[in-house]
Amino acid sequence: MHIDLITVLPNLVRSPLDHSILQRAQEKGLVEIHVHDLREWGLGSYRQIDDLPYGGGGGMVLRPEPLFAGVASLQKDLGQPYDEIIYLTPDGETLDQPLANRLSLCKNLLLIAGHYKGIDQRVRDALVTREVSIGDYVLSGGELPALVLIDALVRLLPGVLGDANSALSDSFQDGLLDAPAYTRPPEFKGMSVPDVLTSGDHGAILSWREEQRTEKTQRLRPDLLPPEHEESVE
Ligand code: 6GU
Repeated sequence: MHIDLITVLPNLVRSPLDHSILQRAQEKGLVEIHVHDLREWGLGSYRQIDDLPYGGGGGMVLRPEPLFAGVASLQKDLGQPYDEIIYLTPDGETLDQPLANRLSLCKNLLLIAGHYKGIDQRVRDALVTREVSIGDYVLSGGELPALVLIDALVRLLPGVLGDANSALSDSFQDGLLDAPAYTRPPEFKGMSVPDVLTSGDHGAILSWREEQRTEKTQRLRPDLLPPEHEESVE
């Protein structure tokens, strides 16, 4: 997968991309992530990228010219159309696991992280193919959401996670939360690991985990369960 990210704060996003799973995925050549400073395409000697909103109101709006120039330049370097040009915005479709799964099948993505009061609407109308939000709350920019989206996609790419089953057994991946996890020691501050997990009985462990997942989902996120699992409310 090839991901380009346009941002006004390139240094804000670099460190998370250089650690842990995202770092390893890039080192293994499973994903290429390129961070681009919007100012590279800024206007004039001050490399202007934003301006006051027409009609007044607070905040600054990212001007269309740098974004149009940036997208055109990256598109040209890529040599083929992007599968999606995604603008991160609280107005967008809320990211969930099915959307992450679908986007993880893309070969080339361009992400635009807005800032200030957002970007000129003409960029959204003419260039953006999809708008994504990471939840119903407001953040100060699209950088953290872009990182969230990248992490959610990259961990799904074949070969990124060590254990091939790991991504499939995640909470949400099949609509249920994950089972509780335990490691050593078997007894800690009077709390013990459930016997079944140390029994060596793989069948029993599997059914225990399934039970735990259903029980936990019922208790914490009943909205995730299909109708036949819902408690009767008569
Ligand atoms: Cl994508 N951007 C901003 N600024 N705030 C958000 C968001 C995105 N998703 C949730 N809140």
